[in-house]
Amino acid sequence: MTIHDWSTGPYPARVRIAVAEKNLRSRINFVSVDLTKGEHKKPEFLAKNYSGTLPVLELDDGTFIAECTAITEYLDGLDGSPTLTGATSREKGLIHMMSKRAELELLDAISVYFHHATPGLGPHVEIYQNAEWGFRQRDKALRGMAYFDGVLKKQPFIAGDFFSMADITVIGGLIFAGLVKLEVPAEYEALHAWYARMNERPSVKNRVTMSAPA
Ligand code: GTS
Repeated sequence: MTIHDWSTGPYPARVRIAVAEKNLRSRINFVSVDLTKGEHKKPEFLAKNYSGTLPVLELDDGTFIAECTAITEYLDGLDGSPTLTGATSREKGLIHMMSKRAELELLDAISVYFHHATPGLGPHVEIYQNAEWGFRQRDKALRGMAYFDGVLKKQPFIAGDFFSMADITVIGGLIFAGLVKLEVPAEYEALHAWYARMNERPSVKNRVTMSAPA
């Protein structure tokens, strides 16, 4: 399988973490698409993913699967023993809800802030910017941090008692927050403690270097 990828990107990080958690590294070929050159908006890439975003998983039969959650579901189910997206209906429902919430309230909000209220990927890629919208989304992300801090005061992981795709999505959010220098307020102690624990996982720690030649 091939993953069309950008090694340091917060969204590609989500799929890289899933690949490592599922021990699938040896089955994946990473191909870099240069976001700073706008390669993801060129017709050749849009033919792979209409949305013009990374990552994209390309199967050996030529099928393209975009969207981090969809890719994670595919990878998680390959061995018939899903650990990241839930085994029971209850687990699946909770993980899906919390992952979606992490996108809406944190990761995607920071992405909008980055693309609209900062130079983003540069003038040749950011052809329309609305700074006011970007700053609103930054403030939404800060509220999202408060929400997830509250969640983690009550349970060890984002969707309950075990590590899941929902944790990976919040990790993506905090990676993006770090890149845009949006600090997690110190008072969100549970969120800080959880993130320190997450950064000890080899899948998270080694996410950028995992594609380097051996
Ligand atoms: N909903 C998509 C998903 O979950 O896969 C969003 C993907 C996304 O926004 N990816 C970023 C992208 O392609 C990659 S990165 O910024 O994390 O590296 N951004 C480029 C753009 O122009 O939006």
